[in-house]
Amino acid sequence: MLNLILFGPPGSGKGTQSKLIIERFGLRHISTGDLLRSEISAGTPLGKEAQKFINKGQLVPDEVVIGMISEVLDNNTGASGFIFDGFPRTVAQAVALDKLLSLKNTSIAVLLALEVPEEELIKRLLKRGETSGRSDDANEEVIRARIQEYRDKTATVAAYYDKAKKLRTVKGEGSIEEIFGLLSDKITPLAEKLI
Ligand code: B4P
Repeated sequence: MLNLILFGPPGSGKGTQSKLIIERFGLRHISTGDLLRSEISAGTPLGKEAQKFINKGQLVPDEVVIGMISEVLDNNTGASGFIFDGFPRTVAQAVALDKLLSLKNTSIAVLLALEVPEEELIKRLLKRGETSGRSDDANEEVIRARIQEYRDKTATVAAYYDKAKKLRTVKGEGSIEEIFGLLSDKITPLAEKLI
């Protein structure tokens, strides 16, 4: 299996690049943001709870997100690999993910970290907010709170994988195709090893 993490602050292009990566490399996409939004639109108790945090730009509690991931992994036993988008966002989530994967005799191959300056992130998210209908993209205060959450709780996840020599940084500014090219250069050798 080939398991990748696509990492970066809110608006760095994780969702955008994931779509291209799954097309080329045939991995199963797991986005905790998408999973949470579908719980919210279905009006489930989990969705109602998650919405309170998302509306304030805060992370949803670890146990909620880890439970969701565990279920998706169990429901996709035949996958050739996973791309984790927006997960893990805390070191506790990273430790839980390592455990879940080791139960399946597999592991994370690499964490690809997209680097984008803060002002560019805010510009992108405000622009998406004009059309996405996402409450968390609609105002700058919430966007800044999300970036602060990233600095306080998520940035350390990169250090966790760096210790295991699995961190690769990629410039996340430029055209979507250029950035996809840089990511593909890192993924292709790993995919070839598995053939
Ligand atoms: P997510 O859904 O993961 O959202 P995100 O980080 O805001 O977006 P992403 O990074 O994927 O967006 P993209 O850059 O592709 O999370 C939403 C919320 O859910 C979190 O704030 C949190 O509350 C909760 N949550 C999710 N996972 C969680 C977890 N594991 N633990 C706890 N809570 C969790 O797109 C942004 C915009 O930029 C788009 O409009 C795109 O078109 C544009 N763009 C992309 N690349 C570009 C480029 N190269 N140039 C110009 N624009 C570009």
